[in-house]
Amino acid sequence: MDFEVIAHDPSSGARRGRFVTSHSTVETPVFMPVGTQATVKSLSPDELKDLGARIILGNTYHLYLRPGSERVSRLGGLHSFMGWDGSILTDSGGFQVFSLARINKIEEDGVVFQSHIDGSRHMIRPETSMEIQMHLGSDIAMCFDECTTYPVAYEYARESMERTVRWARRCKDAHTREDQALFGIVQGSVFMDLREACLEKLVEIGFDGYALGSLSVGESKEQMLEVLETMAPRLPASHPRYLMGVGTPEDLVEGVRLGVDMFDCVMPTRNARNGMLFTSWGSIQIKNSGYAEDRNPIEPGCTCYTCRHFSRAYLRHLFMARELLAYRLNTIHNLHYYLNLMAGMRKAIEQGRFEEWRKEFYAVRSGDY
Ligand code: PRF
Ligand code: ZN
Repeated sequence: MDFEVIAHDPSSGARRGRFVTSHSTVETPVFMPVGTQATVKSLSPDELKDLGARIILGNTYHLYLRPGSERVSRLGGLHSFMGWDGSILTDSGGFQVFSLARINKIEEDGVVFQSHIDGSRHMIRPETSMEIQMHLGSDIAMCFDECTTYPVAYEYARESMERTVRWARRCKDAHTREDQALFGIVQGSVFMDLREACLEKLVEIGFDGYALGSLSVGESKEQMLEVLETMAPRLPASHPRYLMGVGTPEDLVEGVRLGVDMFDCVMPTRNARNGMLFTSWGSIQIKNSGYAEDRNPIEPGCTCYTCRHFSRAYLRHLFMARELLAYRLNTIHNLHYYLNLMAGMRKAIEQGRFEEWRKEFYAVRSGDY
């Protein structure tokens, strides 16, 4: 996969880059909306594209269980199946198996688990994960890893990280699709020596990009930042750096400052469906009675479809009545917020004024401007 860094911010680790997949050119830093079940919940591919999304995330675990990756393959692959012609990154199942399924056993060979849908027993091995992702035909596949919980004992974190490295080797050997990139995932919890050892071994194996896993899994903000500050700058500068499953707008800003290029998170989409909407001064709960007769859009000045056409009062009504349109309109606004935030950071880096941009971002949030 072609990746180039086109600008460095002079006063931080932030970088502006670009990678090209078989389906699209992706400008980085980038946020990838989550489309777990071959859909970004409530939106059509056209709407996603209009929002500026050029890459979305899909899930090996879900699509393997339903409708089955061989079926998706017979139907022409994930892009054609879901009608999305932009890029797709698929997560390996190495997180969903641990967060959703009932784990029966973690063995050297793979993970035995029971489906969260019907309780059926399955085993995913690194080779299985590669086969599934090759069937799905995503542009970027992820190595099968173990995402440790927090807190985790040092000894367990070490054993788990070492197994994840052995699995990464097996993933690389099993991965044969040339039109698909493969990223490695750095594990090791909050233990910096484990993180560094993991990274060193992954770089030895050699991947198209490097991700940080097991962050935002219950550790404090300070701990996450410490791992990021140490590790993000050490991920190979010549390859995309991906912070998995993160995060809040502040997390994205700090990640970018430290040199991260890619993010994904359910937050904008899931929170939209729960009535939590993002604005530049913080988030609001649309159900609050104070919005019952509020004629303002969610965020005055926001150029999204929702804010151009509807009042907080109407959105509150839709949400209270559990109308389907509430989920769609809220999702459009929140994804616009996230994608626009990334566009703002990309521009600031190009102009060499990321640190000023960042100060303003925080000043607006504290109401101190
Ligand atoms: N591993 C994988 N996917 C992930 C994570 C991980 O550690 C995380 C942790 N934040 C989110 N998604 N494979
Ligand atoms: Zn809006």
